[in-house]
Amino acid sequence: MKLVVRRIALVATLIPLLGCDVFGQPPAGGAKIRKPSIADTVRANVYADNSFVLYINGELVAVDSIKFIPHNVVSVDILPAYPMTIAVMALDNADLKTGMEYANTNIGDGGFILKFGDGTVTNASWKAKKFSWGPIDGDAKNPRVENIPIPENWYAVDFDDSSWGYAKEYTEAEVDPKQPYFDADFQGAKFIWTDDVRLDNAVIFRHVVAAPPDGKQRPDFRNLTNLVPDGPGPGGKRPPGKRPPGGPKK
Ligand SMILES: [Ca+2]
Ligand SMILES: [Ca+2]
Repeated sequence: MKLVVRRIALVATLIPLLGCDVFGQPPAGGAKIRKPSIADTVRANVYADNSFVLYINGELVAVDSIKFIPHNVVSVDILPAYPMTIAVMALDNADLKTGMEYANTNIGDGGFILKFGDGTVTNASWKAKKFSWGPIDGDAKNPRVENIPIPENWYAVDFDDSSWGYAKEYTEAEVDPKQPYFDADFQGAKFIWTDDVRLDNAVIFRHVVAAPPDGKQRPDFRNLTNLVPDGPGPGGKRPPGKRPPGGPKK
């Protein structure tokens, strides 16, 4: 038994010296990794009624470009790295004091859906919590809202969401998405929100994707800034005959 303990201790000592770790991360210095190319990215399709901000692994990657209407799909290229922590703040358009819109004449409703090219989709396994809701009890005659302070690090990888509940799934008919939703690939994804899609106006979702859902192994480029990379991966070159405006590159 003592020998086993000693061996474990030895391995633990050697791991930092060898410059690698047991979790499959790239070595911390001197090791070769190629540059990522656009072929390493996956497309992220996101639709929010009405808007969202999206963080992946603690970094801001997308902001909805239209806060209210028309409803829009945001599509961006992302470079996935696993485990992948996704954090989304989704907002239903609402007056901050009444929870209503269109000059306090309409309660409105929310809805959020996301699909990544690696197969990541929204569903009821996502963590969810509401931070602003109203008009309380649906009382549109005397509308009031309730707010919970949003934690500063809500998007961080190590944020503790263990006390949060889970998202509730809504059907397409319930959310009633508008074009261009039907032109984008959301197959397999579910609309989510917190428990009340009408009254909950500011919600946060969090989800950890442990491994690529499509089973495709991908290099982890997160440590690239600390390494000297080899050449780029496939797909980085300009096609023959394609020149930027203004003539050949100097
Ligand atoms: Ca929007
Ligand atoms: Ca809405």
